[in-house]
Amino acid sequence: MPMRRIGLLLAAIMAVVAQIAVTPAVAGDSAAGACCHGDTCQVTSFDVCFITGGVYQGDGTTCDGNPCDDVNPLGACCVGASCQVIEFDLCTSIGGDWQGEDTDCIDGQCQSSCPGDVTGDNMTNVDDILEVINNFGFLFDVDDLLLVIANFGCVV
Ligand SMILES: [Ca+2]
Repeated sequence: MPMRRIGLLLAAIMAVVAQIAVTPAVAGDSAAGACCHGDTCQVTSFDVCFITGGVYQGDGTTCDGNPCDDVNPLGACCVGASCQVIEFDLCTSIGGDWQGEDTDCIDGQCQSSCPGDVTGDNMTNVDDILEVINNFGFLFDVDDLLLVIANFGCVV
């Protein structure tokens, strides 16, 4: 008798484990919070905020009291010859040359002696490829990678 109970108990446990194992994870399952785009605040999920380039303030935060007033300003940032509109803190943390709040990227604004020199050291080499790959899809795209490859070996 006890063996039969143990067998039934094990069967019940296995059924529960199997049910848990086949329960799919819910995609995009994150709580909502305030998302800042410059001074503009909107409550979104983290995923939506990240994808749209916003600054997520945390789960459960709201736009009450305008929490976006205190975030880093957006502006043009030169990293070598590449220009992206990003936050001030991010620009300085990656060694970029901040162009000012609310500035836009203008062709030729960011100069380097070597095209493709995204690290700003006047050389286009493997460090530039690694920098582009490290920030691919965020600061750089395939055009930046092709520019580095086309000018690989440039030294001033
Ligand atoms: Ca370089």
